[in-house]
Amino acid sequence: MEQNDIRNVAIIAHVDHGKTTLVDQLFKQSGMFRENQEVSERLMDSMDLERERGITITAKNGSYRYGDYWINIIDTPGHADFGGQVERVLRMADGALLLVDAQEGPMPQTYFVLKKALENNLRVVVVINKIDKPAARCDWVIDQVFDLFVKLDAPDEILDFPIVYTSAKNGYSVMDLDEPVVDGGNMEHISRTIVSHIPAPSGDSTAALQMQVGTIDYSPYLGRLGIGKVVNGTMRLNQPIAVARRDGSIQPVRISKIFRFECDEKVAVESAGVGEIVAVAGMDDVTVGVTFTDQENPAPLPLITIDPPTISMNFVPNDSPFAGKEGKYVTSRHIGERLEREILSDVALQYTVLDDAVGYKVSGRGELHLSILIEKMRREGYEFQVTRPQVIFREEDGQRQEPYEALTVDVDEQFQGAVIEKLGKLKGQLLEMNSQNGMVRMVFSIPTRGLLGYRSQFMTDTKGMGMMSYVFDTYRAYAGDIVNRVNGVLVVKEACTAVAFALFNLQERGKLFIEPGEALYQGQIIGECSRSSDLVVNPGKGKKLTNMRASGSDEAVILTPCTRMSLEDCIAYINDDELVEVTPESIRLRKKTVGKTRG
Ligand SMILES: Nc1nc2c(ncn2[C@@H]2O[C@H](COP(=O)(O)OP(=O)(O)OP(=O)(O)O)[C@@H](O)[C@H]2O)c(=O)[nH]1
Ligand SMILES: [Mg+2]
Repeated sequence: MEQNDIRNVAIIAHVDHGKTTLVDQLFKQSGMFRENQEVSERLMDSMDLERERGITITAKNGSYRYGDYWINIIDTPGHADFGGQVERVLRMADGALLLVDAQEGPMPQTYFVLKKALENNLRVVVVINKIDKPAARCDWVIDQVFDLFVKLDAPDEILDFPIVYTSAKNGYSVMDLDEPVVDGGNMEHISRTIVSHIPAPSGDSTAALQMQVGTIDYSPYLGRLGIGKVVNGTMRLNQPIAVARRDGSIQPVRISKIFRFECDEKVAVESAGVGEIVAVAGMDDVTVGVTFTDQENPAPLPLITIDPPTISMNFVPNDSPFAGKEGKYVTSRHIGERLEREILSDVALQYTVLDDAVGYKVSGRGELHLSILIEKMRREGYEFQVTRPQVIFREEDGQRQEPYEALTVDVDEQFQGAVIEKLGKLKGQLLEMNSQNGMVRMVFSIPTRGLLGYRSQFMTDTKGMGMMSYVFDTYRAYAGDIVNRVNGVLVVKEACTAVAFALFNLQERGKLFIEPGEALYQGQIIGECSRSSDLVVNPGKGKKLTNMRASGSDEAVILTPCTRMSLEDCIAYINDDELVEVTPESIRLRKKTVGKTRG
């Protein structure tokens, strides 16, 4: 592969602005798929959890041919919690496509990813996507994007960014909104602009080898693969080289396989030259950030630094009365080993052993970041309990500081009052507000603490129609006490099986999370109390049997459908004296002190 014919491009944007869909189209139109080949939608979202949720969780590499050029694409996640992924893959790129939704305009994560791209001195192509939306407002969006570049002090040559308008979903692009779309159109403008605007990788093919790992992939046959760009020199199969680890040590390794990407697939090659992005096998414990380099003249690349975690949770072994019944891996050692494996590929995650209890304190970039890990572990057979997320405080000049988020909400005008009031109570500060066609966009600065568990409240307050997103902004002075949950909970008095009749009566006391027939233990939480204090209840208490009543009449009771909370909801819901019990089969809420509950 000729160095000059390579382009390495990261696709960056706010969540859902259409990155993965755009990659689909670029691949499809490259002609690299076989005719009749079934290609699934959002091909790069290959993890189960990504497909289920419709979001990208980990950054991924792919590549397509455009004329004589090879365009290496890095698809990145847009959710703020996975911002660490974006930060570390930008090293592989020589330029970025900044996607912006033609209706929504720049959102919090647009700002974050653009900032990171500029810090990496990347050339940027702005892509206004979803121009097919009836509510698209491209001129406004471009003004906003321009302001964003200015706010971030972009140098002149970067301010002069090219703009391509696309409908990734429909597979067409135009350079000018008046340009007609002929025969359904195509994505040609994207590829052409990448080639003309983004530089070929620089680097010296005769220099000592340098390739830094930015992502880890896993192959069932080969084990862990390190993915990165060859910055200098040439990577050859079985050539004795060295690896410079994050701790500064340098050891010999031998690369047993080299893969280049073709669309979303890996193709084995003998060698890789400057600028190529490849996946390599041969080092079982390869981690993000290591540099493969020359044995004689080792030249490690500078470490990748990324923003620190802002939130932590404790992962502790399950000690509920149901412990060990559903999980395969249940001990503290199992949990520890799994966490150790995770941090090898996710550098935004950290963990430490708890000093006052058995278990680990796990820190990450947000509730979703941690809950995705919990969900992955649960599916692999792990059983454990987690505590309420805590923000990570900091001391600076004797002042206690906490993380703040930049929050953007879009709501119908009629809900604006309710949202401002709630966010005010959570110490949110309204910074900007503008309305257009009955919709209001408001920007707040708010302690991360205030947002824990707020999303479901927001959905209720806006009748499910509001949009909110936030991204870590900065550490500032502690904002004072915040009460996240005002309601108490319904706590089980003694072990029992839930009975419809009892639940029917309990419905008056609050909102139930369980159904009849579920086995329950003392101290388990089965619902939200309509008042602010907890209530100890007996959901197993059936109707007094009289000989007049046939058994089975219990089922005749009609219950309001219970509220089933997702793992994220549960995590966002609990208080400090409560836990979420997670097993491959169940997610339960409980009081920490099972067995000490008073009736
Ligand atoms: N109307 C319209 N919808 C689009 C377009 N491009 C993408 N979408 C839709 O937008 C949604 C999100 O698309 P994705 O490609 O998953 O967005 P993403 O940026 O990869 O999202 P994350 O990776 O989770 O940040 C999907 O429902 C797409 O079908 C477009 O051009 N027009
Ligand atoms: Mg995506």
